[in-house]
Amino acid sequence: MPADPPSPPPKAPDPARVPDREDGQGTVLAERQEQRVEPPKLYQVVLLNDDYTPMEFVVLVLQEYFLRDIETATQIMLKIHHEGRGVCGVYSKDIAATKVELVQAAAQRAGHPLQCIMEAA
Ligand code: TYC
Repeated sequence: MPADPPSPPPKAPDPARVPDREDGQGTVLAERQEQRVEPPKLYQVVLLNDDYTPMEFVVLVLQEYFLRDIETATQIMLKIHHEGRGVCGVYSKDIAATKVELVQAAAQRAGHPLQCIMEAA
């Protein structure tokens, strides 16, 4: 006797689909709920000015951790020096937090009081 044909694999429930609803007149209404995925929030990493950190160190930080070329790094450093603060880059939350930690660790190792913070963009 031939074997029964294989039955189709059980279907996983579709998360966008709410259970069918009966409208009281024998009609089954199938509804679909929209699924929205919000884009990730962005954070800017900001360096603060101080009177002691050497300009060259800030330029190196901007090159090494924010991948700026030397001209852009110098411009950002001078903006911070004159205006008190400057945005180094804009990232997702985890990346911004890691950059802040790396910069703070580098400043501490070098004995400079450079401050690096992150804030919602
Ligand atoms: N103001 C510092 C100086 O004159 C330079 C400096 C620039 C320090 C930017 C911090 O985030 C900074 N040596």
